[in-house]
Amino acid sequence: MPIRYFMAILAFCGIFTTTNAQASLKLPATIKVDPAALEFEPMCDPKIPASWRKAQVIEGVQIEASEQCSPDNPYLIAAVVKGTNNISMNTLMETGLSPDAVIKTDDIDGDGDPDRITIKLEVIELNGRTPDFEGLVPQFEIAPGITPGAWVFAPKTSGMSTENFESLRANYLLRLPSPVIRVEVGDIVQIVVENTHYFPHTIHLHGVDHPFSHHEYNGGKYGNDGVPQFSELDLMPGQRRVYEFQARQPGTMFYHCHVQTHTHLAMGLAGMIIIEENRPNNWLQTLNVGGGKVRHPSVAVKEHYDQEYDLHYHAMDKELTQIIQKYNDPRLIAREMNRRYDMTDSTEDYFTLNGLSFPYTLRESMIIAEPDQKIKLRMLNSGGELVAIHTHGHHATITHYDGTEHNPMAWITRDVFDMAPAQRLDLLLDTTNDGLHSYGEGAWLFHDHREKGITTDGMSEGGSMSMIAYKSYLDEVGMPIAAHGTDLSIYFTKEYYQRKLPIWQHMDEAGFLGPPGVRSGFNPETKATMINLLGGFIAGILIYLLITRRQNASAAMASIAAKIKGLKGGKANG
Ligand SMILES: [Cu+2]
Repeated sequence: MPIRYFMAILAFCGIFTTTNAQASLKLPATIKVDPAALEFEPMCDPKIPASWRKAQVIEGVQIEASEQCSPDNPYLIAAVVKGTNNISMNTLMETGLSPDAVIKTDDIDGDGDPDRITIKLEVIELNGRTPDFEGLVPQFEIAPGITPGAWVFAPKTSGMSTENFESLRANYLLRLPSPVIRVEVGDIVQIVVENTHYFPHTIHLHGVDHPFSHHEYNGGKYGNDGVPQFSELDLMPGQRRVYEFQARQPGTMFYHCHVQTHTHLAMGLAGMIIIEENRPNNWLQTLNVGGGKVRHPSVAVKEHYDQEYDLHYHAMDKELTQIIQKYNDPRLIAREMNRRYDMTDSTEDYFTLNGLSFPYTLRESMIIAEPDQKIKLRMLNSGGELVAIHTHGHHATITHYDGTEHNPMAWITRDVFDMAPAQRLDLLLDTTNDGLHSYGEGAWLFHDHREKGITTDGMSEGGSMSMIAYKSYLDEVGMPIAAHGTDLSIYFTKEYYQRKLPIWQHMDEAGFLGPPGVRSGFNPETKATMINLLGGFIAGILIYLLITRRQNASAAMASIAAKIKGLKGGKANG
């Protein structure tokens, strides 16, 4: 290599490296996010009266206490235990249910409880787009500021889909997930779907003993299995269909829409359906809308357990959920969702337990335990991937797979519970402190152990994470008490889930881990690097000229120097 090239490159690299090393030493200042600028939500839903937490009797129905800070509406529980046809108008008005939402009649076997059960469901869109204004309606947040578009089966209501004219928040009955349905072996059950949506839907009763064809309708030609290609036609918008069955076997089962199932199920048209064992005077909580604790368990469950919870795990792909937020035209939504959206490229972003993600799971979906209890957990995975639910501090026992009792001699006790899509597990959670079933009292996490299962849109802390919280570890409003007095309030801000809050700022007095200073344009290092590059380039050219044109060097330098800075080229010398 000629010396002139070598020297030019050497000069360029030397200047660049030296000045860039200096620039990289200058770190930006830490700028703290001002806590006063954040919008902290109350940890408990302020619209839910504290009196709902107590054990109470409404319409003669015994309702167990729920220590959650946002417990389920006890009037709703009374209404769905007695039937909306068997309660006072006052109680009905407290529920928001339509008077024909749950009709219970006819004690056919004479054992003291109604055996003909009619449940009316509508199809509701949550967080969808409206042409009338900016924003989503009706709004249902799974976590602060997180509003995936969704569809659910919902009990038939009598009011508006929003709370009132001022609030866009969804009526409390319209929420994820679709409600748990609970009936008894031998009940003649009619699920009436009124398609209040702009797309066709059906209901498939997965695992529930049901006849393939419908005996009472259309000369037995009407299907009952919910599969449009084989058992029936799609239930078109505005149509109504009755699904009828009389189950012979008990178990924790599953129902979901079977129209374009890959998208409709993922959008939320999926729920648990539980067939209870037949017992005398077995008035069941026919719908479980909300946090999962069964506040009026069946006779058979009470024979063996102190408490019961319905735990429905679901996951949603952000890209899919946003389709109904981009378009309001059913033709465009149908094209996007079922022709352009590719399920094989999908990624699940939102992981929910009973329709909510952390921290809202702490409001209503915790398992609240006391020592020496036997707690029945019924779990469903309606997401598209396997989940791995882990119980901190406890080993629980699987008693049923997919609603079928496992041989008690071969029951398996473990601390991670894998559930494939559509699977159900019934667990016995024993809180005896023996070092195996329980390690003692605490506020123990209860979460999907896939790492993404504890994230919301890829960010921790989130996902379907909940707790097994002992009563001694709850504060007066029903929130878990952290051992070090950790402040959970940052999770109750939209800013946290908008990624605006640094993870450890609130603990970091030294400012090592706060957010780096905000800059506009190029950051100082980049700017310095670019100036240095330019300087090095100019210097390289000068050196090149000095070497190659010695004879003209003085003149050239003087000329360039004069042009650039008006300096005299005294130093330039060949
Ligand atoms: Cu559907």
